[in-house]
Formats: sequence, C-alpha cells, structure tokens
Amino acid sequence: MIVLTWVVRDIKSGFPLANEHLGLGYIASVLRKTGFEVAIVPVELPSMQPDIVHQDRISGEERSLLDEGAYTILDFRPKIVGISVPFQEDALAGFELATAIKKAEPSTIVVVGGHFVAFNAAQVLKDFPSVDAVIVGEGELTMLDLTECLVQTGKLEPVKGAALRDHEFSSRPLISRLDTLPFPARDVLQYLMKDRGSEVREAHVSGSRGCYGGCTFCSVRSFYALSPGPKWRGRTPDSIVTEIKAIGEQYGIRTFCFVDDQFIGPGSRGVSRVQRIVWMLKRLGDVKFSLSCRAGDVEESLFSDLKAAGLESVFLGLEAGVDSSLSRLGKGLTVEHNTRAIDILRRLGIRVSPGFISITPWLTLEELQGNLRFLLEVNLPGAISLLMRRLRVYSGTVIERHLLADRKLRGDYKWYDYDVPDPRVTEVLRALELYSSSLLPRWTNREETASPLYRSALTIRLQMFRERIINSILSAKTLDDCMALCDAVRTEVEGCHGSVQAS
Ligand code: B12
Ligand code: SF4
Repeated sequence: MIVLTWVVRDIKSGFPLANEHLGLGYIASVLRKTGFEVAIVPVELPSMQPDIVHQDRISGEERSLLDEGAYTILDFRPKIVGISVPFQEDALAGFELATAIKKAEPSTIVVVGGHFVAFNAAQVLKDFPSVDAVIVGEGELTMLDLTECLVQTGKLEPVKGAALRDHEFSSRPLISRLDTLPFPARDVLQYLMKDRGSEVREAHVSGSRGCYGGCTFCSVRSFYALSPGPKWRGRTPDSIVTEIKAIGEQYGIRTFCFVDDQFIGPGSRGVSRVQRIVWMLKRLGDVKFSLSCRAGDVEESLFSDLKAAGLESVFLGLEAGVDSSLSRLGKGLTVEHNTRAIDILRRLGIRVSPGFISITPWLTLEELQGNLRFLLEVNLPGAISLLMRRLRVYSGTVIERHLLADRKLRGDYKWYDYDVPDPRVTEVLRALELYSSSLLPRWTNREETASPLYRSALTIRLQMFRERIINSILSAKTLDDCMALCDAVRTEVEGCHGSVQAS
C-alpha cells in the first residue's frame, strides 16, 4: 500500500479540503494502473497564520494535528508514504508530518515531491533525516520506478529523478506526451463532494504543463527546467475535452478550473490548439471554466471565442503598473499590455482576477506611486490590498540568485525576507498596514458595527479617509511627506473611532 498525502490549508475561505491536488491524482492513477494499491489521504490544518509560517515554526496545535494525521496515514499500513511539499510558505508542515510518520513507524519509506522540495533536494535530505527520497520534477514515472524497485529489492535504489542520501542524482526527462498519462484519480473531488455535497461545483483540470515566460520571480519555469524537455507541453484538445465530459457525467460538475500556468500555448500553433478546444467545448455545451494566461496573449477574437465556449474568469499575472518593475520581474511585457488585456476582457464580460507584486526589494516611492496610479486607472477592486502585495522570494528562481548574490536576503532556503531600501516606501507601507490592520478589522467587528447609524457613518468616514490616504501617497515626494502621512493615519485611525462612536 502506498499513501499519498499533503497538508491542506485554505488560506482564503477556511473550507476544509478546498482544492484538488492533481499532481497526487496523476501519481495515484499511474500507480493504480500498474496494479499498486494507493490511498490519497490529505492532512488538514487550520488556515495559515502568516506570522507563524514566516517565522518558520509550527504551533503546538498544528503539531498535534500533524501527529493525528500521521496515525491516520499509518492506519493504512503503507510501505511508502509520498508527501507533496509544493509551497515554500508551508514546507515546514510537510516535513513535520514526515517526522511524525517516521517516529511512529520507522520502517515507512518517506518520499517527498513538489515544486519547493525539487529545488532543495540535497539540503532537504541533509536537514530532515525523516525524508528518505526527494523527487525532482514530475513524479508519475519516478514514483512508479521507486515503488517497483522497492517491491523487487526490498530497499530504495537510485532511479532517475529521485534524490537519495549518499547516491548520485540523475535527472529524468519530462514526460514527452502528456496524453500518455491516464486521467488523474479524483479521490479528492470525491472527499470534497462527500464533505460539501452540492456546494462543490468546480473540478481542476490540467491541460498543459510549463510556461515559456521568463519571469524572474516565478518557480514554474525553473521547476520544469530541472528536467530535460520542452518548456511547455500541451495535452491534445481531444484528451482534455474527453476528461471534462467524463467528470461531468460522473460527478455532475460543469465548472472547471484549468490549473495550467499558461493556458495559451506558444505561437500560432498554441492559438490553433485553443481554437480547437473552444470548438470542442462548444459542441459539448453547458460548460463554464477559468484559466490563467499572460497579458500579452489576450487577443479579442480568441477570447471572444473562449467566452462563447464558457470562459468566465481569467487569472492575469499583471504584477506591476510601471515598466521598470515589469522589466526587473522579467515579465517581458509592458503596462500597455496589461491595460489592453484588462480592457479586452472587460469588454467581453470576462472577470479579471489579478496577480500583482507591488512590494519588491528595489521599490522606490515613485514606482509605488506608479503602481497605485495604474490600479486606480484600471479600476480593479481592492487597490490598496493589491498595492501592499509583497514579492515572495522562492527557491530556484532567478530573483533568489540575484538577491542572494547582492546579500539582500535574510533567512534561508525555507523562508526568505528582505528590506525595502527606500525609507519613504517603508513609511507609506507602515501607514497602509495601520489602515488595513487597525481600522478595517474594527469596522468589520459585528458588535461595534451593530447599529445601522454607526455603520453608515463609518462607511462614509472610511471612504473619505481612503481617498485622503491615496491622495497623500500620490503627492508625497520626501521622507518627511511620508512620515507625515504615517502620523496622519495614526491620528485618523484613533480619531475616526472616537468621533463615530460619539455620533
Ligand atoms: C492549482 C494550484 C494551487 C491550488 C491547489 C494546489 C494543489 N494542491 O495542487 C491552490 C489554489 C490551493 C493553490 C494555493 C496556493 N498556491 Co498554488 N499553485 C497551483 C498551480 C497553478 C497548479 C498545481 C497543479 O495542479 N499542477 C499540475 C500537477 C500535475 O503538477 P504538480 O502539482 O506540480 O505535481 C507534480 C510534481 O510537482 C510532482 N509532485 C508533486 N507533489 C509530489 C509528491 C510526491 C510524493 C511525488 C513523488 C511527486 C510530487 O509530481 C506531480 C506529477 O508530475 C501551481 C503551479 C504549477 N505549475 O504547478 C501553483 C503553485 C504550486 N502555487 C504556488 C503558490 C505560491 C500558492 C500559494 C502560496 C498562493 C498564495 N499566496 O495564496 C497558495 C498556498 C496554499 C496553501 N498552502 O494551502 C506556487 C508555489 C511556489 C513555491 N515555490 O512555493 C506555484 C508553483 C505557482 C507559482 N507560479 O509560483 N495553488
Ligand atoms: S508567465 Fe506566469 S507561469 Fe510563466 S514564468 Fe511568468 S509568472 Fe511564471
């Protein structure tokens, strides 16, 4: 028996098991096809608390939940446990789970895989003795080889794509034709439906792997570059639509989220492939979906066709509202591309879900102002919270290399932090933190806002206040201006509560 697991959190809604893990679904289906018994057993933890995760420690409550999770996994009496550790944010929880499993049953072979660990195989093997192997790159065939090897020899032997302690590592090429993989096991979708019944309306689908963009902050490109093969691979439209049809028939689900990093393949062949998907989805009918793509790939006629096939929302990695930042992020696109893409999607009635990285280790006040101006111009909801989004430095990225070379990072491969060198930006950020962490939560506190009079007075006050902050940021030039803004916000936060409560 093989158990595949990962630590599930949902930082947004707090729903348990909020999303499928297609990576484990694919590994399970490949192993099952060969005759192995596999269970997918998620371990649930409460929502992520940024301060705890960032300080690189696990709370007592989380540790006992991980211990409980380990016992649930061991109830299956697995020979191998495969733990997915894709997110740098939450890597420690995955390693703690490995430790708990190994402590309770030392003979279990613990294998970890996923984006984050793939970049740090040697270091993970050194730092976490409970981990026996780290899978570098795609896991389906490597896990199959490891398992077969274990069954035949009774021990872990080196196979391509698996990093083992005291053995040479050799990489495994990327799977050249994704259509050769069986459809992913849908165990998690089944748990979700059991748990939440008809609330579950969406299934994940992976139509392609990789990206041909060169963004310096992104680990996707580097992850697939760990293994020889093309930067982007797509499944055939036929295979994708057949899977969608089968999910519809089996689970009654009609809404799909394409988890592809870059839904539109490269060049004109990429566009014709999407047109074929559109044609097939239209024939299937009654399907809704969302996808991610680069702003430069949003073309009116293609997206109008996608809309007609059921496209409802697009995750667009806009990242910044000034060209200097876009260039340092290696986006290969300009603010004009971003604005144009948003305009087209809006005109077509397709929802835009923006990716934005405002705060970086090089940000100047002028760039921050440029980001704010852009967000206001394109009128995306939540401008202030987007303005506060901070670049997370992920292992394996180009930006990690540059910042390490410039000695700009604190921490280690598990979690990095950095300072923003422009003191004016630091002051503005302090003001924004104060605004969003002190005023907004108090406003949403039900007890305080129970009275309708209080609520409407505070709403008006908040709107005026927000506008004042925005105007002050946009007009600030010197450090004194920014410090004055911070003081004004502090005074306003206190004054606002006082005066509204009095009214
Ligand atoms: C869908 C998705 C999600 C979904 C579901 C995630 C999931 N459980 O799969 C949701 C919405 C929950 C999500 C959330 C987040 N995500 Co996300 N997500 C993705 C996305 C777009 C696709 C994942 C996917 O399905 N891939 C397709 C499958 C087939 O591939 P795979 O998952 O990589 O699995 C393969 C291999 O990695 C390997 N493998 C993986 N695990 C294991 C385990 C074993 C044992 C083995 C042998 C092999 C193995 O084998 C698999 C099969 O080949 C990826 C980008 C990407 N390209 O993967 C980002 C990505 C993983 N997410 C990312 C991030 C940052 C996040 C968030 C932190 C974002 C945020 N700030 O809110 C949160 C974290 C939430 C949390 N801690 O719970 C980053 C991780 C970066 C990093 N290095 O840390 C990625 C790489 C996106 C990016 N461009 O930066 N995400
Ligand atoms: S376009 Fe998206 S997936 Fe591709 S490299 Fe840039 S951020 Fe990563």
